[in-house]
Amino acid sequence: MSRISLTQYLVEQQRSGGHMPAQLRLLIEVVARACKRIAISVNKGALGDVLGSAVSENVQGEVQKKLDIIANEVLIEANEWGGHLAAMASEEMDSIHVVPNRFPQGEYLLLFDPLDGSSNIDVNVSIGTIFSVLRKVTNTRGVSEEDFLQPGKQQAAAGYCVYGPQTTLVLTVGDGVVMFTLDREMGSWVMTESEVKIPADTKEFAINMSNMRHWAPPVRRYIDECLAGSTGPREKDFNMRWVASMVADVHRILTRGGVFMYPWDAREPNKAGKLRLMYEANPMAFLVEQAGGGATDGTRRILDITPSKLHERVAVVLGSKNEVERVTQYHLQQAG
Ligand code: AHM
Ligand code: MG
Repeated sequence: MSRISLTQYLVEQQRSGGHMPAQLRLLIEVVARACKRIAISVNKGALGDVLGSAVSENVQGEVQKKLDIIANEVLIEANEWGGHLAAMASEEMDSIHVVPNRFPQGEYLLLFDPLDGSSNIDVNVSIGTIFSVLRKVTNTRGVSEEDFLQPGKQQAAAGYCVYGPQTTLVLTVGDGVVMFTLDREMGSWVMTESEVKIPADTKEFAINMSNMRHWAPPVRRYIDECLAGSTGPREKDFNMRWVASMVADVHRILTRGGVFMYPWDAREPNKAGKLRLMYEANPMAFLVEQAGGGATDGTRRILDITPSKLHERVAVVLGSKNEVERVTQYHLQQAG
């Protein structure tokens, strides 16, 4: 079976659909190359002195791991000189990183969670890099945080790389979802799934059950009904998975279906949720919708939300369409 590379896929997208400008193609290739470098660091583990915590905290007050910082630097260095970007924003940086004057400025904005699943780094469980691409829509000179505050439906591309038993890059440019596996001998990304589809129904949910007592009633109701199994209202038994790396949980859902939830909870009642809208929820929602699934914050489609700040948080329900609709219905019934 002949397989195509990431470069070939992007060139074909450019030729056929026309929604793949050269700058966007370059951008995706550079991000993919940076992920290869991050994968090398991840694989070295203790031998490369990349495990454990750094001394710093990020803007959300979380202690940064060494790999959080390494991955962030790799992505910045790889992307700032190519002429395809105007600025970058990262979960690990307080404010945006404007492309320095010594380099040409491009028309795209890149957002990333450089190392998602930080709590899994030291225990050798799958982690990843999540990225989202927007176009700078204003013609003004210079770039500011406001340029980034666009709803997720305006993303030009999104994806993630999961550093697991295999290193896999998952991508959408708005024309379905494709997966590439890193061929380590060749050093190239080889397409291994050309048309990812999430089944509409599932018997598998992913949520951190230890927070159960803090959930809102609609979430509690949904999970209670799943747990009641074949003798409950759903009349089927459910299975549960929780990796605690969103990349790994979403990867499973893109592979075999399921529903993923990180809802609002009463531990921090003033925060909409734990996950970040622009670095985690938006790119994952774009991928999941492109694969035929759904993604809401309980009541609203995630991709419709206009962010009011860079590090905004959001509740997340995503995956198999019928389950996401059910959870959303339960929330709307309560609100109404
Ligand atoms: P991170 O970006 O700091 O790693 O945090 C995000 C992660 C997600 O990958 C995962 O779904 C969630 O946090 C797990 O949270 P918890 O440890 O509360 O279960
Ligand atoms: Mg992170």
